[in-house]
Amino acid sequence: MAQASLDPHYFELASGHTIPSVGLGTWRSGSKASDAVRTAVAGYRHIDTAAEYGVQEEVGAGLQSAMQAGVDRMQLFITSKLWSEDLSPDRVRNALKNTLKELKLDYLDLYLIHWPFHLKQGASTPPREGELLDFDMEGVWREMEKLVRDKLVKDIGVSNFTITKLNKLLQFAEIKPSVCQIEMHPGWRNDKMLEACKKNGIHVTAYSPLGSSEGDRDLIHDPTVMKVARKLNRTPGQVLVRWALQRGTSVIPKSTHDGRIKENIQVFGWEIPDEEFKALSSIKEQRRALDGEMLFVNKEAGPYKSVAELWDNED
Ligand code: NDP
Ligand code: 1BO
Repeated sequence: MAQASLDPHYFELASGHTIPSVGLGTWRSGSKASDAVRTAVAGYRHIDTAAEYGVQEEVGAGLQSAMQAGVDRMQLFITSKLWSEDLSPDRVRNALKNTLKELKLDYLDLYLIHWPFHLKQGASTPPREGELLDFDMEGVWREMEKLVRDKLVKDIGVSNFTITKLNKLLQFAEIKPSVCQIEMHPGWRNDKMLEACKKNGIHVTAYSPLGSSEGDRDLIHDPTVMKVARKLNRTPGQVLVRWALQRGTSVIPKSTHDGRIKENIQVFGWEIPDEEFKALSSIKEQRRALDGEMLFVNKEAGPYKSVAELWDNED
């Protein structure tokens, strides 16, 4: 059963491994990713990246510097993700090997299915007719399980799954997903998904915890968040990261600015009191920053003709 560990810097996974509570996000970090990783490893132990972010070589360079400076690989927790164009059983292992090569690592701590939608190689954004293919979930998962058995990855998991898709996966998984990475912040609490994961012993990592640079969900300037931050004498970023921790999720804020990277991890040794936690958890406007429409919806040809269909009409 996934649970909070006694050390607040880590959560325990059902596999018996631990995941650091706060990690550095790297989506849209571009050429600044190496420096961001170098800054981060002074306090962070978890780096979240993905083949699709196009920054794995930069992340790898940052990790190499850190390790040359004395950080032990065993102390680091590196997550990457299998992109949708590689979402077929015959492509999984090569995709992982390419990721390891770019990161200059010989294993990952966590490998996730990035999105549960299979894109044809070279598909457009948004996909044209015929560019979304069938997703053989069981075949892909079997290959992910083999990566664990071959010690190329320590844990496997999913991202952007719905309860429907999670239940389907759990029916055949021999190795259960340790982690589900999903959008979560006070402006998109996603309570039902959090509950479903907890019930199944799956740890949740909250992505876009600050509301993301994507979309228009700027939580840093949300009046409730700002009010709580003023009251607690913390920054809005710290309040948002701390809120995620108090929900029992690990959390991966992204920044390429040294000051913010350091600020976002000053979230231990203090708490958001009940009243303020409830206020943050009651923000009325609940809406995703990243709904997947641009990536996977084709309104005319489908197979997903709307955002609601992507999320199995669960919202
Ligand atoms: P975040 O919610 O982490 O927000 C990042 C934005 O906030 C950037 O514009 C950043 O700017 C800014 N920022 C960071 N810290 C502060 C601060 N203290 N005060 C004010 N602004 C701040 O967004 P992301 O969408 O990047 O999510 C985080 C990570 O989660 C991603 O980088 C990625 O690793 C992962 N993710 C995973 C997804 C998935 O499909 N599995 C989807 C989306 C994200 P700046 O860099 O200039 O500081
Ligand atoms: C392009 C993928 C969305 C961020 O994980």
